[in-house]
Amino acid sequence: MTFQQKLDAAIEKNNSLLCVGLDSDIEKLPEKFKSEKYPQFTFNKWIVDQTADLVCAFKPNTAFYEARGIRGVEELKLTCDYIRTTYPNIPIILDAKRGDIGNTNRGYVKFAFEYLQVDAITIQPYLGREAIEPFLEQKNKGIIILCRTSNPGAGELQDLKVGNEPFYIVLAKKIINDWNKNGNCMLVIGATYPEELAEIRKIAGDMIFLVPGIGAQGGDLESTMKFGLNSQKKGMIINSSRGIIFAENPKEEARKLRDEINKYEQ
Ligand code: OMP
Repeated sequence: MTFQQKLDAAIEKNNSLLCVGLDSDIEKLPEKFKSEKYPQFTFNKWIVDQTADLVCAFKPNTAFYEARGIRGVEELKLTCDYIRTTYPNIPIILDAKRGDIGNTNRGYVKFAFEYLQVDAITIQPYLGREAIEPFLEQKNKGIIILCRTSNPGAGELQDLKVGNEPFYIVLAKKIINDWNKNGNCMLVIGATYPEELAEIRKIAGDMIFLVPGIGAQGGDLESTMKFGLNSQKKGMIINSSRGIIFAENPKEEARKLRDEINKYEQ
């Protein structure tokens, strides 16, 4: 089964385009989890159990685990194993933003797809297609490439003109027309840039976008839905991390956002 098939099935089953980001910063965990033997894993298990019927994917960001060295990586592994065995229908996106020369990328591929056994990974495209080939050749995995990121300074490089077009458009076209030979490429487009989202949707057909920036970063859901949906009224994985996992009631918060997304989907 491909990532896209698994994702489509989860979207259908849970009637959801919501992805919950497991950005489980140890400093921000509720006190009761901090004294656990595995604080990040125990917290993640609690979040996952509450939201697994409300999401189309989970997205652990590896930074929050790597920050703790070997203990954090162990908890990331426990988290991925738990989701995979307890909720095998929910895909896991490893948010790692990897990308190096080809030979080195093989190490990242092994970590994500053999050790953690996740379904998809985020990568950055700066080194070009030849370098990211070890990711692109993973036919059954989702390869989600940064295109127009959500951060305030995204335009510093991404808006630079190449000929008449901003770089993010040149990149989007390359990925769509050139890099996606295995049909496994997807794009990251921040919810904080609705106009760019609209522009990229116009050239991307029904390609899936990972859309972070709703919640803590203040992205506007209404315009995201207006400009980002594809011809199937889907085509987006809408991520919220801090806004859900550190809410007073994560389940209610996830339900609220899932339902709000669905309201605009009509
Ligand atoms: P919240 O702002 O807490 O919802 O978290 C957003 C998550 O999405 C973090 O894990 C970010 O690293 C990630 N992200 C962005 O915020 N902006 C981007 O442009 C790309 C990503 C990503 O690749 O997921």
